Amino acid sequence: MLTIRSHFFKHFNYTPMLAVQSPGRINLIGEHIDYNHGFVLPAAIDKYIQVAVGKRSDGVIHMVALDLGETIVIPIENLKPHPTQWVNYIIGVVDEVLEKTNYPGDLVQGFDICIQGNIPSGAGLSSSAAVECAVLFALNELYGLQLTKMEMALMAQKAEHQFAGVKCGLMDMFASLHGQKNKAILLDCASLAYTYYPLALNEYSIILFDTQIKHALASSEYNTRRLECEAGIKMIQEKYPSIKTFRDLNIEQVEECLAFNNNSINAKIYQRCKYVVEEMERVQLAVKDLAAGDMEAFGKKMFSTHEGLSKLYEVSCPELDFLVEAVKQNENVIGARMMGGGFGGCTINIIKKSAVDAISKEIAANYLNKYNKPLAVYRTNIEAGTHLLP
Ligand code: GAF
Repeated sequence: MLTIRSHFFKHFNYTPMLAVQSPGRINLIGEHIDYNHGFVLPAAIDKYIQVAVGKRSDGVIHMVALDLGETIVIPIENLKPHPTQWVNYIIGVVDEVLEKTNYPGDLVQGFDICIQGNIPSGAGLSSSAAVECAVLFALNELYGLQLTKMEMALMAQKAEHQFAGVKCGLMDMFASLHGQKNKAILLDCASLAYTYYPLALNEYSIILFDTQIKHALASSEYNTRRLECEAGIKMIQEKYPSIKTFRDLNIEQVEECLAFNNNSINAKIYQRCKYVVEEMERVQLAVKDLAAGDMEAFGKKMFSTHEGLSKLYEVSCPELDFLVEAVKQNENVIGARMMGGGFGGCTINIIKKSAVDAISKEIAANYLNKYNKPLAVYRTNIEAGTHLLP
């Protein structure tokens, strides 16, 4: 298999100036919590995007997506969202660099980029964030921008908002850039402070079951959830003006201000806020479990998170529910839940190593039988964040 550098040479006939690898992520707990100012617990994984880059002098960006066999060339001046989504992940961060850093250097002369990866797209493993972070990290090195990882994460998030149209939180970009081998990262999405936690899984493995479902609804419903949460906070502020975010809120206040409201829109807002407050509480307890090495207690909370995401937040789908239900009673599976934005993608499972093969085989057969679709199974290792390739 050719390296990303060799691919670049083949396409552009010169040696790339540098190459970067940026990983996808898992999230152990704290789902749909990043944009609600809570804590999340992601980790970078051994699936990644690689880019190789070189400078041009004619003011265009020449992009080659190797896995898709597509090439797009566009002028770097006056960048606008593009009809081809993968292009937006690249030009979105370029636009951020040009606009937000008032960059006066030779980036405006354009660049060549080759991109490839092994993160399944639409699986909820943040392939788009990995592309954005890989490109931004590469530009940062290439043009000596001196951006910190956190600045890059925030810029990649804005690129996703403005060019890809998803009003995502910070978790995916943050995790891709900041990941460390065998460590989960507790990120406070309000203060942006973070702490690394060693993931001592011992006799357990993290296994992802990919429904291979990608619902068209995912990005519009995601944006709707965000609006519903904002609406909930506004309604609570009518009674408690000092409450600014979910961090200031407790479940009694949610019940007092939002429950018993039969209007169907408000009933949804109540459900969303109840989930967020409960999940925030769960994350705090789960981190204590992790610190105490009590993975069984941690795993139980993952099941509760799934219940909340499915019934209250309503971002699951029948296939995800089926996969969680299928392992719930299995004594070798200590935790499972849907992961990421939802409406498809993967479940994350913590499974006893000795039972992984048998369980995966059984679940895949049942899934195929029920949905006439193959299940993809990924064994996941926790790896380093975005870095230069030798
Ligand atoms: C997606 C978003 F991009 C993240 O910011 C996060 O909100 C996640 O869904 C749900 O936790 O991956």
